[in-house]
Amino acid sequence: MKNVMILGGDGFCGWPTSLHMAAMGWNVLIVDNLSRRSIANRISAASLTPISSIEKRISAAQKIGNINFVNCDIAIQDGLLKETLASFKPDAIVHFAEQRSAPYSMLGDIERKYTLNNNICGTNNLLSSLVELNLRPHIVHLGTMGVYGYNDVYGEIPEGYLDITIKQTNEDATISYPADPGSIYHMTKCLDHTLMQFYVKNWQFQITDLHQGIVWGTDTEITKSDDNLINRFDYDGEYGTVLNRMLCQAQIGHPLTIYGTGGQTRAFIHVSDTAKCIALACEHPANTGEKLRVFNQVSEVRMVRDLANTIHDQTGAEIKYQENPRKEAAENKLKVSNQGLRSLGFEPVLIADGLMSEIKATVAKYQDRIDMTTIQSKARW
Ligand code: NAD
Ligand code: USQ
Repeated sequence: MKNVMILGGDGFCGWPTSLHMAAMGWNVLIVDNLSRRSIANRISAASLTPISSIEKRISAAQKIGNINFVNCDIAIQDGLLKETLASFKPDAIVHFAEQRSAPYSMLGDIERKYTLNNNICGTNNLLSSLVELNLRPHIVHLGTMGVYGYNDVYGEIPEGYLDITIKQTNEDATISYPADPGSIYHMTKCLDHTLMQFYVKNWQFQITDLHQGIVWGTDTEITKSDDNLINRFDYDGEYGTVLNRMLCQAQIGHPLTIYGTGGQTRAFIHVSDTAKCIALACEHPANTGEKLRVFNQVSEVRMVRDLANTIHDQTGAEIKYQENPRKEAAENKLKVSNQGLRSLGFEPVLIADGLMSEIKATVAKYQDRIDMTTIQSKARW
């Protein structure tokens, strides 16, 4: 049986992925400091779904497969992280353990510093500890589509690298795709990328960076099977992502909150596909000696306004265009390659595939837990 350590395995993507991999026969160790739960308390924005304590989660999950938990802050407790790596000896490590909200990272001084320190120190502590222990498990890191910026300046967005011709020498070359982050959070993913490139070059690490689009949905077949396995669902202005937010808003009769013109085009993936893609990447490790491998973990590209119109057509929900609280292009085109994961067998679930009604049912079930005061985003940049 192979060992996989899942950093951030208590989170929205990490929990269903941990369950999926345990069900596939991996021996799973979740390492998480439960900071997402603490932040939810601090900003008074609880998950819509009533998620169980980590203890109840783990004991229910042990009926699915081998799965255990260590409470560790990977950005601060590097000694504990190193001990855990030495004793568990992972074959693969999935690294989700970062502060992942762009609006939260732009709330103010404390959140800017926290997001950068947490995300960069966590990644460096992981890599540096592995150097010290002389361990080289395959690392699968969660990046974001936001590292590329969202545009078609260079045509379809390739997977991490861009083929160019150098004007001065007329030579062909392949370079890292130019980074163009739109928030402190997205910038940490660009910095992670450079950190990981250095460890690959200097210490022959095997790393896959998955540049993921916006994750929507909440449940997978496994999370639905037991109340203690239920996944989190964020609908608030800081952590809720656009499609989940709009589906929730439609269900509770709140106008759909479109920022600006709604001409922002973004990449999307359903949470059950997140779990499947991570497992595919773990089963097909990057080769030693290869440069940092990058896959775009996306299923499809959609414009915010089009999604809102679809929801309006289905539910009659009112659409409200509001001043965009973020600095971003009002309208953009986007085309993204996802050949890497497709070549490993990824067959994306699409937004049209009927899963939107599942979310509406979840919202209807827990509607009385909604706090209307958390819906508007407080971050401005
Ligand atoms: P999440 O906040 O729900 O989960 C992150 C988990 O990591 C939480 O359980 C948190 O407690 C833990 N964590 C954070 N810092 C930690 C630390 N220092 N030590 C130990 N644990 C720590 O976020 P998510 O939506 O599950 O996202 C997971 C990863 O996927 C993130 O890296 C995120 O950037 C990336 N991602 C998410 C999305 C999305 O739409 N949700 C899209 C693209 C990429
Ligand atoms: N938006 C609205 N209305 C809303 C919320 C968002 O119009 O109520 C717009 C935003 O202005 C933005 C787009 O929808 O143009 C996406 O916003 P989002 O909050 O859904 O997603 P984002 O902030 O980009 O971040 C999310 C995850 C992050 C991940 C990223 C992937 O929180 O962890 O990295 O999606 S990507 O967007 O592909 O970079």
